Amino acid sequence: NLKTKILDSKDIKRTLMRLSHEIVEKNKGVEDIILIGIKTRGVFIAQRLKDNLKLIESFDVPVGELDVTPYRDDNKKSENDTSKIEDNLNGKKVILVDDVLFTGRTIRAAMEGLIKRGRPEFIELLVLVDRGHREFPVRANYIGKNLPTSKSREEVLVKLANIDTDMEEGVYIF
Ligand code: 3GP
Ligand code: 5GP
Ligand code: MG
Repeated sequence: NLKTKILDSKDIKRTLMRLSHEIVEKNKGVEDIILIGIKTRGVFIAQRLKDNLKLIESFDVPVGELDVTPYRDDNKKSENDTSKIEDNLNGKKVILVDDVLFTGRTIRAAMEGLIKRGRPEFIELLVLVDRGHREFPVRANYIGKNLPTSKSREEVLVKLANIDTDMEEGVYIF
């Protein structure tokens, strides 16, 4: 049970600021962008990106919350959808936000949840950590940190000050 700190709180802040600049650069601004965080930690990351984009572009980018559990293909499936997403996504530039990208099944489920809500102009993916081991053809457009991991023997811990009180904010490998 050895925990190694990969990113501390300051590293996470810098990484999210870099990713915010990448979003602005790639989209030539933030018009028509909506950040959609995948519950739970993706939502807090999306909120921080929103705060950064406000500083960079002086523009309020909307943030939505997506619950993917009704759309999962495994035993973590649930019945009710607790998403909070403003009206519909027709013509929007959707940036999906999650903490860790692993097999890609969560993102597959997220896309099913999104297309029910309209036809976005496009969907992009931003993740704080990509730990590899894809089982679906998914890749992220914006990556905080590529973190090679053992598929079964290692786990990435993402601790955010907003919700985690058990450990200092950071990204750890466990
Ligand atoms: P999150 O909802 O805050 O992102 O997948 C459900 C939760 O369990 C996630 O929290 C995720 O961070 C956490 N988790 C930790 N390790 C793993 C893992 O190896 N696989 C999955 N699917 N989730 C993990
Ligand atoms: P995937 O569906 O790509 O296998 O897993 C992605 C989802 O599971 C993410 O929402 C993420 O929160 C969670 N997840 C998968 N592996 C890990 C991990 O090692 N650490 C953490 N913190 N979350 C993980
Ligand atoms: Mg997650």
